[in-house]
Amino acid sequence: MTQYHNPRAETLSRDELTAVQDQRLRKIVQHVAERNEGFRSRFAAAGVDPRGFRGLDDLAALPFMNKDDFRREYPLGMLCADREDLAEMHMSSGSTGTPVVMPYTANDLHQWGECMARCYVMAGAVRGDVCQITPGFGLFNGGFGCYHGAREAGLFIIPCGSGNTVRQIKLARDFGTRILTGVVSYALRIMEVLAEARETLPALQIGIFGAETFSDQMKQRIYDGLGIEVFDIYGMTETGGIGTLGMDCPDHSGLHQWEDHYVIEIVDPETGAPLPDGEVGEVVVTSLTREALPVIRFRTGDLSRVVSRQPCACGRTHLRLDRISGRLDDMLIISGVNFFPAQVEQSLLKVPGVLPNYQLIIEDHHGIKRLHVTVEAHPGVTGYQVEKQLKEDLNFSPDGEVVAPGTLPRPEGKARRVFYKEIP
Ligand code: DLL
Repeated sequence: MTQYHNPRAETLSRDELTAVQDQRLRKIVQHVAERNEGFRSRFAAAGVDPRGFRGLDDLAALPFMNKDDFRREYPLGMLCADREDLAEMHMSSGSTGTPVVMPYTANDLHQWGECMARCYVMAGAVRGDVCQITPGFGLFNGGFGCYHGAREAGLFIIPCGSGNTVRQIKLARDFGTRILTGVVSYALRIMEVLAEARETLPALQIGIFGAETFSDQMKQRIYDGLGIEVFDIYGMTETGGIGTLGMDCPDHSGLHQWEDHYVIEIVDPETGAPLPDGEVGEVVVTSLTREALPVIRFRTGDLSRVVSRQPCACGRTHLRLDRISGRLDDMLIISGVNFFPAQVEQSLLKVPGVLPNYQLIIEDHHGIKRLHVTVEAHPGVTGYQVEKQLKEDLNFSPDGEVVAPGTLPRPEGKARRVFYKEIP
């Protein structure tokens, strides 16, 4: 039987969802315009009058936001709440190092907990389940988001945070962890340490992983390695953190987006024009219910497509996005071919014996770029096999190098897989 954390909200009809979004969108546009001069002036520049704003029909008239807005307004220039109402903040530094800050009121923390609790229950969590949280507790939103949601869902929390994998495994065994949450690459680390110790975790049944592109091959490897059901959870600092946007359900037919809290658009990354369902484009998010810093048409830089707006086999009605296929700023161009690191991962993992630890080194020789792929593999796998598979899938010929298991660094947070090297 399907379980819901919030049965009414998760099964609203399409008409009801549209009505909720329409009403909340009008309200949030007025809220940000009333509370923040920056929003007011950007609306004015785009010719939008918040008092005359009609809701979803006028959505496309609203100006976009992006990460640069957050950076320019660091630390709290975009705040839409009173300072004394702030309760917590999180921050991501991203690849450029300039921080993106997300402040929360108590209501925002409750909203986060609600979205995240829906994810836990959607994965099959029930009250009292042991939930081990492995993303870091700190400025990164991963640890605390898992925590706020697990409190809301009534779970027994083991707040490990990142690292110390041997201790993580000991705690999971001693306390009978049923649900493990983490960054995708950390699931791999746990699998590896378990395999070295020739141990299994029989009580473990549910893995909730995200924060990095997550190919189907990688999901399969984690499923095979840990023998658990694997869920792909989505969210980001700017929308309020892990789980705010949603996750896939046990039907695994796309990531349900919590549409009563967020409006999701897919737009053409070049023109910003909305794309029809099914076409891949940039995910744009408007948060409908956050107080301290709502985002209005935030360009995430993530690529995906709407899989379906029809009710799902699980009973939920919220639209499903395909797994995130990459970030626009991660796109690589080599020998005239555009591709994403996730495609290389997908290709590598097709080769039997190849392990999911790899690095992509872009070698730049006076402007001529070559891709060098280093990947760990069991004995017997050759560089030629790897090169052959990559050539077949990517339509160009990277260099392939196979190294022994355990050679490449083991990240505790998000893995960095792409490196640049100037060749004199
Ligand atoms: O990574 C939130 C999170 C933590 C999600 C733990 C899941 C698990 P940020 O550090 O702000 O927040 O990074 C957000 O990470 O724009 C995507 O590019 C990427 N990302 C997040 N979840 C997924 C996913 C967290 N399930 C950025 N699949 C986003 C692919 C993801 N990419």
